[in-house]
Amino acid sequence: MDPDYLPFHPSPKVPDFKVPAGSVDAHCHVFGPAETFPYSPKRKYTPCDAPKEKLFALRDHLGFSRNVIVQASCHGTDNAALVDALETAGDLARGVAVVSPDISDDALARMDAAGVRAVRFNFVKRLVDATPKEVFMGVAERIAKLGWHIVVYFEAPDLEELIPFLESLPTTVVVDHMGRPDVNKGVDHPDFQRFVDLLARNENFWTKVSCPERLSVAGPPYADVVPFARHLVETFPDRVLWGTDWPHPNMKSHMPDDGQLVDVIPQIAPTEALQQKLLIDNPMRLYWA
Ligand code: 0GY
Repeated sequence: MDPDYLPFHPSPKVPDFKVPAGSVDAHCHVFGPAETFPYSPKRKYTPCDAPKEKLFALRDHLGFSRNVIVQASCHGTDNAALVDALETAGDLARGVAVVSPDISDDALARMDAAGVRAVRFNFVKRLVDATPKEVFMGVAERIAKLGWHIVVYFEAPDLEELIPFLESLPTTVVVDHMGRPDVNKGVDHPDFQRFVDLLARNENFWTKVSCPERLSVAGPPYADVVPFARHLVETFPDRVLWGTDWPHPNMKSHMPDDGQLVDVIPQIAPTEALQQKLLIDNPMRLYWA
């Protein structure tokens, strides 16, 4: 592991907020273990090993029933650790893969059988070398035929340039971590409103109201991030997902207690009806239907 990165929390609290039965952690990762599933030689960071057993133990500890496991950049386009975790979990997990444009139809079919339902396009410059948009579009057209969707990860300053491409994608598009707003700027700032407007005019767009630990300036309990997530949950209740982001790669300043992250949920989804959509109905419709 890179020496300045923190390992995941060793003993998260049992959340005070009891999630409803059947809840889905819709953004989490498995890393390694490196001796079985080596990290990509092109990776920009080396995480701590975060194997499937630890993820499933955390799921149970926090009271969740299912996971959506997202391929992270440190594993490149080798989805072996992800597929292995999906095969172990069976119906309790679905996956989001990262694929190279020359992947075979057979390999896509095998991933589909294992539970992959989406590909991720990463535009975060500190995490990946840039991929030409035509390459992403070629992948998009192929995976659309499988009924998969696309998860995108970018930072707020890049949204304006990306919008025409994102709106041309042929599937549902899920935006990671609320498009990574600058929480110093406030919900009403044109930068966040650009993102809200995108969801308002285009029903293909969903978002994960996740990652307060990355977006917060104030730190735990992440009060400065709550208004952004709550605005999205209340405005687009049928197109929001929630996830822990365990094991929180690249965190340097603090490592969140995953139980404390769960305790943020009733602040961003204040009614039982909103919680039911955020934690169960929406992820089940997108990943398990
Ligand atoms: C996240 C966020 C990060 C990393 C990755 O693919 C990745 O490596 O997604 C990050 O550093 O912001 O969603 O896990």
